[in-house]
Amino acid sequence: GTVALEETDPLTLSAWILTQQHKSAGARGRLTVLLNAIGVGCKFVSSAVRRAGLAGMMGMAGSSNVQGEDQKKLDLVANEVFKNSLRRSGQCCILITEEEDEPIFIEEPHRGDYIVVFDPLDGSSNIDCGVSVGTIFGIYKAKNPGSGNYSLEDVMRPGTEMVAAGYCMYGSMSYMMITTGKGVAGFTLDPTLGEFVITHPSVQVPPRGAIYSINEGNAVNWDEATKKYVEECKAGTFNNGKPYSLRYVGSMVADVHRTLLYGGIFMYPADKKSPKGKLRVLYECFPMAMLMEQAGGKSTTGTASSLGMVPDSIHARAPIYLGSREEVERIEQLKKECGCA
Ligand code: P6P
Repeated sequence: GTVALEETDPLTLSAWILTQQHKSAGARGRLTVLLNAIGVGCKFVSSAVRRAGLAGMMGMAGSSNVQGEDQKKLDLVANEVFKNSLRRSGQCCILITEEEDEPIFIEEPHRGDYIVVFDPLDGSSNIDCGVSVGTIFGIYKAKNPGSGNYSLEDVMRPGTEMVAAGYCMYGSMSYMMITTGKGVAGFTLDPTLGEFVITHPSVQVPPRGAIYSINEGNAVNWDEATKKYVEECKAGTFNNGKPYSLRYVGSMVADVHRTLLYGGIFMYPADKKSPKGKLRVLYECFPMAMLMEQAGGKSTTGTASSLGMVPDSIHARAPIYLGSREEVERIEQLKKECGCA
């Protein structure tokens, strides 16, 4: 999408969020306040990421997170920015972040009725070499809004109960894709305005796409269904014999963003090395699965809908195959035929 320079009615993220609120009868604007707080966090991180190379913000922070992954300085900055912006919004009761072992319970007077799960800077292992990274988030509404009692029962829920999800990719420009359950809209940050302006009013992922995205370095560990599916991609079995292209950035937000816009399939299977897969259910699989399905695509663990899972811990992992509907349905069919888990 493009925004003409003589545009006189730029639909900003804030204005778009309001249109979504008006579509929800009885909405009191609290999700609107929350989504805007997330937008502010994304603008701040976008600026920090772009200045990182100049501001000595590259490199390691000298600590590691719950995943045992070395934390980058920018990981920690992004995490603090979102925690503060979300707390200040006054709309959250629980925060779950990839960068912290434990849930964060928000106390009065800042407490609200939403749970936000987020990965403040996904793909940050790539950041020192300039590859796109991103923020991923998902939002649940507390089971007993206004009750004042919130617990992990408000978090350990299927992805189908999320009320909103999205990501912001810090790439050649900063792109934000967001859904509140009524389709997917895409925005581009106009740095001269400091506003996300709509560039993709209604994202529809193509039903089939000749691009497959997987870490071929793990091929020896794949199950039979994944091996067979990748062979079909290479043979162009469903593409008149024309082989698919392989595109793998190694940054989930970048690989999913391309899949949303161009079609195809992104895969992070479980394998012998990662028996539960690598990507985390709450703040990677669920938000990306919700976006993909809201855009007409599909997301599966291989044998069940991604969004139907119930995580057994806040940092639980799961296998994921997501993208164009027909591609995902093919891998599901192969999983059934080979009886793979
Ligand atoms: P691999 C980045 O570290 C990340 O969490 C995702 O953004 C990305 O899709 C995946 O891991 C890449 O993992 O094992 O292929 O390097």
